[in-house]
Amino acid sequence: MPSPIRILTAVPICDGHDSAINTINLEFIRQGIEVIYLGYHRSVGDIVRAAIQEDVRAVGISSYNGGHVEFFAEVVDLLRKRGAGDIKVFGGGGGTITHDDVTAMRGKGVDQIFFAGTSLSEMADYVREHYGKPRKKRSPSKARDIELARRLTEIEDRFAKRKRPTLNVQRSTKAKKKNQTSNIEHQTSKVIGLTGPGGAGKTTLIDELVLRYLSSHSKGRIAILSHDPSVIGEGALLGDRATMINSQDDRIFMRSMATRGQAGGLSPATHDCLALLAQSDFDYVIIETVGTGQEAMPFQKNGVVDLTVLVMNPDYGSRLQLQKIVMLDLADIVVVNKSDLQRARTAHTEIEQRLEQNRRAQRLIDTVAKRHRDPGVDRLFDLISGKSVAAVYDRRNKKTRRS
Ligand code: B12
Ligand SMILES: Nc1nc2c(ncn2[C@@H]2O[C@H](COP(=O)(O)OP(=O)(O)OP(=O)(O)O)[C@@H](O)[C@H]2O)c(=O)[nH]1
Ligand SMILES: [Mg+2]
Repeated sequence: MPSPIRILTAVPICDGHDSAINTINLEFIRQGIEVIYLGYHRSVGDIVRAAIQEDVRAVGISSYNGGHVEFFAEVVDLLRKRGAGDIKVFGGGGGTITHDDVTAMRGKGVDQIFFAGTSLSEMADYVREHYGKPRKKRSPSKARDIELARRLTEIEDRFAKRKRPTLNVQRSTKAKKKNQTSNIEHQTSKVIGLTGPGGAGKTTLIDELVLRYLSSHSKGRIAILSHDPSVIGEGALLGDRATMINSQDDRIFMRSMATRGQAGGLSPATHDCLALLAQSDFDYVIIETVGTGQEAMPFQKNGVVDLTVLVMNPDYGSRLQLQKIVMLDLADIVVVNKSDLQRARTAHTEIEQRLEQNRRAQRLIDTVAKRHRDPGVDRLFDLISGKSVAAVYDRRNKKTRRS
């Protein structure tokens, strides 16, 4: 079976009209298309970076606030400048885009604009017909993100055809050098796995960790591999990019994957994609699973993940539910996110007692990921980046428990 068509959708900067794109996204998904949604109020640079990293077939833009002739043309231009002119640009804006505008936009390389009154299924048919045919062979690109993005697509495509790829990853010079000094055979990045129930705040937390990395390291890059659920051969909404504001940065390589029918939080191609990213020049590779259930153990023992983080929502139920969550036994770090919620203090105590049963050096951290400069997220960042925070952590936690 061929891979589903992947497209990116977005709404331009200074435009909050997202209701049209939400309707269109849902229809595309229903028609078997994988839609990576970047959200609204997005710049040309953010759209082009995302399109390249996600290696999509086309970018769909919904524009209602005017300036569409220039905006669409700038997206086409920048894609071409970056060597990704094979990614097509299409979209609509109801009655705000006139016939004359469309003539001008087509002249500037825009593929298609849909007027008000076009049916949703007509637009999905267009996508299938124009962006669904197998790609022509692409000549190798010198741009590192384009090459990496294409290799990730190759891995996903081969899994879709049920042919497991043989990984033949040529390590970069920097990676080789690192290996010679540290004797690490298989990978050069630190791989962090984040898992936990749906909506616990995994994506928000990753975005905050990225912010701390970008402001404390003047060089270096992070890769993020993010998952959302899908049924085999069907469409999916890959929406984590819409939540990740800080991660829209040239030093962040982000890739969204649909699980394509695999249970447990990851996709059949995840392991190989992760191995490829881990052997590329990233300081960290962060992987986010889909929202998981009690039985999930998404990260293989002795796999490529170096550190596992379980992100919990304080509303998990009672102590009895905690006994059933397998990842509480396996995670290196357990985060109680949404500590601003009322039940958070009880959750901390109950989870702490649950972890004591394991008699392992697991860490428990309270965070409020949606709050800027949250000290809990600072502690998590320090732990992940290898700084010793034992003393600070214990002191602060004791203080919190007493107060
Ligand atoms: C709903 C709406 C709102 C809602 C938006 C809710 C939301 N979250 O999206 C609210 C009330 C918040 C709103 C606010 C505003 N709005 Co308003 N809004 C509209 C309205 C009525 C409908 C737009 C819509 O969603 N249509 C539904 C879609 C599915 O149908 P469609 O538009 O016909 O689109 C077709 C195709 O173009 C295609 N398509 C559209 N996008 C895409 C994308 C892709 C990828 C593809 C393939 C196809 C495609 O799909 C449809 C197929 O039939 C339009 C009027 C209009 N008729 O366009 C005004 C309109 C767009 N708004 C307008 C204005 C001025 C505003 C405000 C500035 C008003 C104000 N003074 O505060 C604010 C600004 C908001 C902001 N921050 O940007 C103006 C824009 C003027 C212009 N630029 O020419 C319009 C045209 C109304 C008018 N006649 O004055 N708005
Ligand atoms: N109150 C509160 N809300 C938060 C916090 N962190 C995240 N949220 C909100 O929780 C919702 C879900 O956040 P996400 O980061 O998308 O959660 P997720 O775990 O990645 O969700 P899935 O990927 O769908 O499983 C969003 O509306 C966030 O704004 C927090 O610390 N406190
Ligand atoms: Mg998420």
